[in-house]
Amino acid sequence: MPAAKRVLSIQSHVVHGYVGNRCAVFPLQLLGFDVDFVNTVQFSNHTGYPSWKGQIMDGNQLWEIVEGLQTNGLLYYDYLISGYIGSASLLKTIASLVELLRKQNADLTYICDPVMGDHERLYVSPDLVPLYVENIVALASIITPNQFEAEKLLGRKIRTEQEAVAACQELHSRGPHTVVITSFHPEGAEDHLLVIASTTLPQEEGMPSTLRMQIPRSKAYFTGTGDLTVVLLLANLDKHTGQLKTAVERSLASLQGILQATVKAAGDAAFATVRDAKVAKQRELRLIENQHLLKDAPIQYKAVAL
Ligand code: ATP
Ligand code: PLP
Ligand code: PXL
Repeated sequence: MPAAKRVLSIQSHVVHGYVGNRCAVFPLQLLGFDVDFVNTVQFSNHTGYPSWKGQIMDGNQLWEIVEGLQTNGLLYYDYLISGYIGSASLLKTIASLVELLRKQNADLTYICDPVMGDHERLYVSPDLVPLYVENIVALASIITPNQFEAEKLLGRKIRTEQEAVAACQELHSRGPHTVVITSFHPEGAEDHLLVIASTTLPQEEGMPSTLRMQIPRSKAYFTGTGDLTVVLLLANLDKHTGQLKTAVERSLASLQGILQATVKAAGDAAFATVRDAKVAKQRELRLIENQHLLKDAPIQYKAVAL
């Protein structure tokens, strides 16, 4: 057996439920990665519940951990993932960490999910936005913004599919070789969403470098889907080098399979507009029961070259 690839995942931890590292560690381990993880928060549950309790890590605390790893020569990673980051001090520390990790492994792939908000709403502190724009994007190998986050990174609205493709090109010019806009809502489209993906890496003959995938929009509510999308992309891009199309199709097949199984298990709670704790718990992603879908799920939606 070849040695497993090593991932460092810097994300939230919740004791109950599935967001952040709880959506990342188990799927990546199941898919054969050796995962080290730092918990940027430890909360009782995710913030979609009516209340939560717990602790938040700051940049100095992260650096202390990094120094401990460094002293013991443990800073060799193939992949770094960053997801929801609660403070500017932590995000600055991650920028320094990327530089340190690249000294150990110049080929480190940094997958950055620039979590800032969704649907016109910023849910992080506004001082994170210029840090992502000016420092982090340039360091990232792969970036996975949603539409709102891509707009924040570029400082302009993205209205059409053509503008989304242009946005990917502009993001490439700032650093990342691969850009996936994980949910794009073209104006007027109520019943579906698009995933737009683009890479500057060489592709196998006949395989597109830019593509779109159309996915029916469920009326159900989920949490953690963005986080799960990122790790599925990591695993599939790693496995299907030179085949962005295959990697995106297989990632979305697993994700949609998990979402459909979650809706089935959650029943009416999947669609409820009340946000009490009982409903939030019912809607948690059913990752454990459906783990076979993380490895391999039937492809329901195909990507189309752009
Ligand atoms: P992030 O904030 O982490 O960058 P994001 O906002 O794009 O990510 P989501 O909006 O949760 O995250 O979307 C990620 C993926 O989850 C989408 O590509 C889609 O496949 C799936 N998804 C999320 N919500 C729905 C839904 N209501 N119906 C169908 N698919 C969904
Ligand atoms: N709301 C808050 C407060 C969050 O922190 C997040 C993610 O970080 C979300 C919503 C959405 O998470 P996702 O897009 O992964 O479902
Ligand atoms: O990305 C989802 C997420 C991450 N971390 C925490 C959260 C959520 C979503 O609610 O509450 C702490």
